[in-house]
Amino acid sequence: MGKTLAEKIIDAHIIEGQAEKGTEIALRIDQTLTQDATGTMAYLEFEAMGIPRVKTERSVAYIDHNTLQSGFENADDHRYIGSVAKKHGIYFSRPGNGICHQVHLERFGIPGKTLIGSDSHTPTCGGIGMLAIGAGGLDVAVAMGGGAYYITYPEIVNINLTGKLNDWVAAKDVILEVLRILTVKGGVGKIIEYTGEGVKTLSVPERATITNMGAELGATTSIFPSDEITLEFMKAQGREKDWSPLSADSDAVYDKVIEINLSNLTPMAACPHSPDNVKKLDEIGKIKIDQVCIGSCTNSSLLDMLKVAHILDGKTVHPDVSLSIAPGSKQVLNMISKNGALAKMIDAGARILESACGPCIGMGQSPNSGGISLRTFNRNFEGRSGTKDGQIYLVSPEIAAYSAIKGYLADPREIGEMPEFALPDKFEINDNMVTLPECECNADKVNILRGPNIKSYPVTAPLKETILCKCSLKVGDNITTDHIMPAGAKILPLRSNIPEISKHCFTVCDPDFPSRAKKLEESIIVGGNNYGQGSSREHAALAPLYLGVKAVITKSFARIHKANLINAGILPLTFVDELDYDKISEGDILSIENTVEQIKAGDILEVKNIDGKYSFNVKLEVSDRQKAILFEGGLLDYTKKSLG
Ligand code: MIC
Ligand code: SF4
Repeated sequence: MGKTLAEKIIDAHIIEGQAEKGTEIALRIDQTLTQDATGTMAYLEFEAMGIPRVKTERSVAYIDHNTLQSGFENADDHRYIGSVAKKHGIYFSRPGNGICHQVHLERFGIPGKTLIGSDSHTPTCGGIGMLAIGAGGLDVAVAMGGGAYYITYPEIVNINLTGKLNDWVAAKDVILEVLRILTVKGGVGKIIEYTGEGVKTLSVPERATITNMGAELGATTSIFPSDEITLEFMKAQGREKDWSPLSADSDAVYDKVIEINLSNLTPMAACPHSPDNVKKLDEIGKIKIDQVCIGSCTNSSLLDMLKVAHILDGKTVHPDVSLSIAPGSKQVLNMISKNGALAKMIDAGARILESACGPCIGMGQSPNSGGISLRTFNRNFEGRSGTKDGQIYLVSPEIAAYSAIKGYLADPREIGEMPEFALPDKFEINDNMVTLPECECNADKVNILRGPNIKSYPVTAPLKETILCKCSLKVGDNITTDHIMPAGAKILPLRSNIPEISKHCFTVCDPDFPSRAKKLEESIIVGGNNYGQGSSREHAALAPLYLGVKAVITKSFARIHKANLINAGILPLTFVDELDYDKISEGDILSIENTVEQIKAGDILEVKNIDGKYSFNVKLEVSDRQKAILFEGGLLDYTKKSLG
């Protein structure tokens, strides 16, 4: 039986476990990436492991998220990360060089290699046939130290593409269609693999838009084959030596096949407040808009910028609209500045932002009250823009630029025939904003520069024999990590200070939660389906850990967040009978007795609701390794112990 592409890369990197779907396997990791909002914590964890030099083929530390320096905190973090990188053998992409995923695709990604990154959109590099997976910071720290990365051997879903996109229909519309079909939880435990004749019609940046936003499906990753088009891209980046051809065997067997005919797609938008709330433009109508933001790791490539500049050429942004554009990398910004595309944007009235995440993570450009904002980003969770009642629609750059001129949500097909937008034979290559690490022989001379806002990892303790505490919070379905640990310009500078950032934990749902949980000292959170979807931020587990949360009981978990809870030593439990969710109220006293024995004996644990005077069963679906991590009180303690 032939193999899928994902299976081939997994099998070439598997170092523990069997190629058996649903079981835990360990992967050798070739490359890692971090960004600054998760990076400080990841490097504190790396330092705590006491390993002098990273053991990967390439590790890169990016500064792209916390670039707004409205106090000393972010600048201190940048300096800290830069010094750790220098000392420990990590490439350092300085602020201004661009968004981690865009730059990694351009300069570092290699087909067939494995990459884990402390950011959920790491699968972007699946666009060049890399097995690229988002993970918690601690998992990335372990991988930098030479440790394996553990995943559940995923099901492989094939999306077979046929046909060709019509003029002004974009890669964004492809992934929105996939989200419409599979929903934000349809990818959990799965790898999405793209094949078919339609693949040949998509350039690398278009493929990368699709794999990037595969994160919104909850998928482990998404991947395209590495073919002639990949070779052209790698050549133009001066990296053809890193290219190799990779594809699935013709008789590969997939767990599920979805057919999408690119020729049938039309422009779409994900409506507030979920990336899977997808509708065709004509279903939504010509709604009046207040703001347009173009950029983010999903849609900030040179190709995207060229299309935007073409649409804006000779026009003026509508008087009622604010248009901001953040090109994804220094390479993109430099090229559009030289070829005149940037001048067209400036002429039209666009507000040009630095090459960074910016508005995507609420770092500025929050819309006006109740404002309607079209964004080429990947997430439109409530409040993420920084304006609680902001109405965010996720769209292609083509829709965004055309609507910015019109003043309402407009269909770019009205423009008429689309010219051909080709990628250059040679990208502008200048890696001067990537600082190389100090050679190993001089590493001990490099001082680590710590700012006063950088606090250590929260205190952990081995799993308690009896957990007896109140339910401090009950929430519903699809709780995102933006609910659990909000981001935005005010809170992000606290990423390296868990005691302070914890004061914002779950405040989107309940402003009193942090003080209540702290007062209780120990507590349990109850949630619905797909709890923890969205980002990889381990702060969504570390803040609850700091606030004394011992277990989270839900109907189901998102993949990265579940791993982060385990890494933090918090029990991720699921209801055996979902009806028990309805019976629990906030404030109920719950007890789990003989935890260690119960966990050693199997997957089912008994929980007593002391107030309700009844018992119910929950499931702990983890591997034996993860049980051992939970017994130790988290991955850091477990790793320190196993390193002796
Ligand atoms: C996001 O898009 O939510 C982020 C900010 O990039 C996160 C990482 C973080 O919270 O720092 C992600 O996607 O993992
Ligand atoms: Fe940055 Fe937004 Fe991409 Fe996250 S999704 S890495 S915040 S651009």
